[in-house]
Amino acid sequence: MKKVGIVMGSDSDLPIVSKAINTLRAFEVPFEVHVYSAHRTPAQAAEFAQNAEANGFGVLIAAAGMAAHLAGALAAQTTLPVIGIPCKSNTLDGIDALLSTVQMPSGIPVATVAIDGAANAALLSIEILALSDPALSAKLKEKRVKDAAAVLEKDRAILDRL
Ligand code: RP5
Repeated sequence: MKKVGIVMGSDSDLPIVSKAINTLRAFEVPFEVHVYSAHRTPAQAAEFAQNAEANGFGVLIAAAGMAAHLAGALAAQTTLPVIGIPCKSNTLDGIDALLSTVQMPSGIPVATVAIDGAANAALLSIEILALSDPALSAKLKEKRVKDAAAVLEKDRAILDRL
């Protein structure tokens, strides 16, 4: 199976990124995690993205806060799909990172999830890999059924209580 490459702009993003890691582990999808910054280590970030396809990655996830150019910087260097996680920092409630991640110029797409939406980023990366992996696709479908059952259980509980 191809790997998911997770890149975060700082190790301070790890509490958010850990939700993506947990999701990938639950699906037994191989991944590799790096700290590369679009601004502080631009050469290493670019090199990683340039070589990602040859190194066995099928999709990249980029998590960054503030002026969050990491996802776009990686996307500029590869035709692999890149998923951006805008991370909330101490100011502006993550709107800064959301706009920096989502507002890509035409030709270089970044699939942007919600602010701090790391679990969805992982699920989207799994959906991309599942396009060529029927077993993985079946696992995704099982999860949808379980998730729906959990919501219906909550519905019954609310009905009983109120
Ligand atoms: C971004 O700046 C990082 O992705 C992080 O979210 C934010 C703050 O980084 P640190 O100052 O904590 O290293 O580049």
